[in-house]
Amino acid sequence: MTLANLNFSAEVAAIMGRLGVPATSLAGGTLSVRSPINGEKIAAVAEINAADTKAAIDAAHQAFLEWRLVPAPKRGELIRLLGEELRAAKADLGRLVSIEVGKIVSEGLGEVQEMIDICDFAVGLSRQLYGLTIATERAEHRMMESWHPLGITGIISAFNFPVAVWAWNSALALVCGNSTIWKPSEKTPLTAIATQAIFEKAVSRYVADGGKAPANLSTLLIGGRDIGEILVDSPKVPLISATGSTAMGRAVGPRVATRFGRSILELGGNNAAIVCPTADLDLTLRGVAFAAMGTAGQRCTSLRRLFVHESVYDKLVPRLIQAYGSVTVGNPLQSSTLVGPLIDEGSFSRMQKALDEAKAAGGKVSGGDRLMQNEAADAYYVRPAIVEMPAQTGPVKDETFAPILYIIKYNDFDEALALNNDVPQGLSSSIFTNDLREAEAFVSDRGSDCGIANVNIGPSGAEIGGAFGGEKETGGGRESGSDAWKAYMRRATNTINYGKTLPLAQGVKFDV
Ligand code: UN1
Repeated sequence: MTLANLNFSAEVAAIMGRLGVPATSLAGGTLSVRSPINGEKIAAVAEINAADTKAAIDAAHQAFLEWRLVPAPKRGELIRLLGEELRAAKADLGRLVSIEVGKIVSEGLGEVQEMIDICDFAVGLSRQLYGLTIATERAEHRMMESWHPLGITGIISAFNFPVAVWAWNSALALVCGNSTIWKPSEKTPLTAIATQAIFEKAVSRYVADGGKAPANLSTLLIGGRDIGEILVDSPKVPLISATGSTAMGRAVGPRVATRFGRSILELGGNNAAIVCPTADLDLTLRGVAFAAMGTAGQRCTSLRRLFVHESVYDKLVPRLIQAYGSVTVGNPLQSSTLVGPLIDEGSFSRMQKALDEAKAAGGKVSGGDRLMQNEAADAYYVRPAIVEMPAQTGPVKDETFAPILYIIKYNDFDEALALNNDVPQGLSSSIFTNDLREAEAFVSDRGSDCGIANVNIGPSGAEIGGAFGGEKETGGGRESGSDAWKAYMRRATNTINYGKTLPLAQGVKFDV
């Protein structure tokens, strides 16, 4: 079947119907939704206005005031039910992710699995929001640290992980006792509407089982930048978790800081891998291929820069160029496809611009050309590109959200490490080596300066158990596993005197 014969509108309506979204939510609105697979307009959804956004913030604040009183393990029960509902909806929601974003089938399903995984994590976490007991210098005193719900968590998410990023934030925020408000990318409202419907199913079951869940615990705002700005500026939203470009973070971070709000920023990545003389080249080839071409290079963790030791360059690079030339690009719903479309025309133009700049800087380009234009004029498929660069110059230091892999030859390990770190972004990184010293140096204090540093796997495809995020222009935020939950709560230090005297700290005397 050619792209021109595909027709998704009816399938989208059927999926939405099964997930509990009425057909009226898919038509008649001002925000048109297209599938990047064939460019077809698949829905037109309604957008919220400023006055209703403000009212929604008030309502979510009210929900927070009630939800924080529910014991954390009971809050966890709601997330357990959400995990069950997501398991039941996995096939439908995964397919919708593929249709709306253009991910291949296993990546669409994988995204929903990531949501399920974080729900499981958050359920356990709901019994582990541990504080500390701290030794105090005063007799008959106890000092402790306790963690409390914070307030509304505002979530701003990007098109490329349209639902998993909501889940990382919401699952944690909700067990921590917060309510949430979500402003998804304007490119992906359908998966957001579907996710909200799945959440509401979990709430209905929770309430039917006797659980106390206030209305408006999770609010979805479909709208443009103006709606995001209201959220960012509202003093009723103590935490903004924003995922997107560095430009977006540069706008959001200072605005939130101006009102002394907190933000978790997950911004651009420009992730590298170093291939050392002892690397297992078969494994490296697969690791690099998935990290650089997977999701059509549209992950914030995608591999964009490859530093290859001169002794293995001629063994690896021709094989990579061959793999790039033969990888199946096309309809992501077909099981043989590994690379689906770019999200839209803007993304295609930015890719072409970066390739032109790379050529001007002395790069040798393989691939990068547009494919299947005759089948679907409004869909943007590209042959993933490899660019052999003489140095880390031109566009190499920028993040271009497309499948371009810049390759640079090196001969000294420390030089490769310096190149890894010599970009403004600091999200993810990896090294392929069987040399213990190189591997350990890479993950050491003098090694990669990124939030994620891997050995013998690529930089993308993190699992939810670790803290996810990066340094420098990536924004410094951490989401998902480990102790990332602490950013969603407020910390109190409590000192309790159970004696009959009042000794003061630091030996201060103040006897009245
Ligand atoms: C993103 O691209 O915004 O580590 C998130 C990964 C995925 C998440 C990527 N688990 O590649």
